[in-house]
Amino acid sequence: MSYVDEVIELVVKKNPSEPEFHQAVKEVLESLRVVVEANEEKFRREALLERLVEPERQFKFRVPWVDDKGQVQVNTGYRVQFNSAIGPYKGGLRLHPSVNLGIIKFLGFEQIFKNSLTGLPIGGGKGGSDFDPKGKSDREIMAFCQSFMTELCKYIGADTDVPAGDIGTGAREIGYMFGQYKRIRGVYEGVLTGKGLSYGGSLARTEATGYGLLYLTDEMLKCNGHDIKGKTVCVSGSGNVAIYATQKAQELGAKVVTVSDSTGWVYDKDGIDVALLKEVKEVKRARLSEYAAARPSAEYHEKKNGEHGVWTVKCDIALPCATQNELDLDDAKALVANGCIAVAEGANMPTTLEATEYLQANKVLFAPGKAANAGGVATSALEMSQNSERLSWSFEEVDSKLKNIMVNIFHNLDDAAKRYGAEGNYVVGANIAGFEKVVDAMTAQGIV
Ligand code: NDP
Ligand code: 2IT
Repeated sequence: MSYVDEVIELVVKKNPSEPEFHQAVKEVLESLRVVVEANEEKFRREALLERLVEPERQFKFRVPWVDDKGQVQVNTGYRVQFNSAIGPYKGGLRLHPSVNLGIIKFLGFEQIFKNSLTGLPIGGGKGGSDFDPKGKSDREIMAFCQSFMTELCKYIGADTDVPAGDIGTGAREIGYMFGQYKRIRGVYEGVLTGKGLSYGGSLARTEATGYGLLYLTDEMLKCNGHDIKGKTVCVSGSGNVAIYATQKAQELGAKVVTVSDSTGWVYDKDGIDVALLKEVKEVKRARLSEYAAARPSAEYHEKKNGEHGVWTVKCDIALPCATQNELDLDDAKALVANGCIAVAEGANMPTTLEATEYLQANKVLFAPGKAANAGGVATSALEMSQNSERLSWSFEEVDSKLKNIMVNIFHNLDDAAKRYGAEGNYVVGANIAGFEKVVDAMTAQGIV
């Protein structure tokens, strides 16, 4: 059996009931096959792949907090410190009822290669909790965040592990967590990114993932003879990534006609009104039905079981920006049948393995999340730089660095794919380009 197949089998055996982690490992290792085969003897002797798929450290902890009725609630907190070969662990905190160890491990594993692709010195980590922020009062959110950080603060620090936002964790939650860290540890340091501008945050971090997604998509289209101008785009999700992806797509001359949340989706034939979307989602924290109620050109569709939502709408470009495995084989077939030319992942692993293969087989340009959504963490690393030098840069300065990083990432993937005879396969390109730097650093640092 090949080394890659042995390690995939080992991961499935050693980590039962973690299907998302298996999926992420399979996707990466399958596309590294050619690199691994070229170095098989050395990699095997050094157990390189076994070390790569085993987190350096993982924490699982109790998070008790008191709700508004005086009832004590108990959630589970996680932080997985996956790989520190190229820098301090870096990655977001997800707050969603679906969170479990396997989900945090898949996200942490992806983060290793994503962070490597940014070209900045950050290792891979991820954390979160099964806490559901929906419907909670501001005081309940603060109580949860303080309790979560009371434990997490033992394991993180500006030079060791720097968490940030992800699903359910935005500026408000980062603020409460930062306050509690400072209070307990007694140090004012850049231990979290995505901070508010008044206490060490970076301009353009809020916009960075969505903007970065469009910078990379634009470059991918250009290099393949297309122009984003005038294209119709379907976006899923309506959170941080989706909102700023929609905004930048429209600035670049495309028309975004859909957004979604966990209860339904909107089709807006005139193009999404970003100001209204921000009002509904960022200010009121309301459902998308409120967007449709305020906008005559929009139709609202309640999410029903088995219904495929936004991917049934005819578009040139699809940008999944909600969550993992939200675009399956049937969705991919519908997109191809409707003439879609490009899919770029704003979310982490939103496309199933079968759907990815189908899209690629049908010549749809496909930008994987670890490259396409790397703008968020790249800008987090720029926030870390600003915190270290105790300065803050202008919006334009950060945004132009972000744009350069995304354009470079695209060319790195493109080059890596070509070097290994897989021209145009950006999944292979991203995994190989991300892996090369991490392996080089791991090898140089010996058996650790
Ligand atoms: P937000 O919490 O701001 O928004 C998440 C959006 O996705 C919401 O519209 C939410 O709907 C929807 N969603 C979440 N879970 C589900 C689900 N299980 N089923 C259907 N819809 C769902 O998160 P972000 O925008 O920050 O994150 C979106 C994706 O982008 C995630 O995969 C995240 O890991 C990834 N990402 C985020 C980065 C960042 O900087 N924030 C950076 C790189 C990647 P509802 O409100 O109804 O739950
Ligand atoms: O998935 C991701 O890259 C993020 N949620 C952002 C992580 C970060 O540290 O900014």
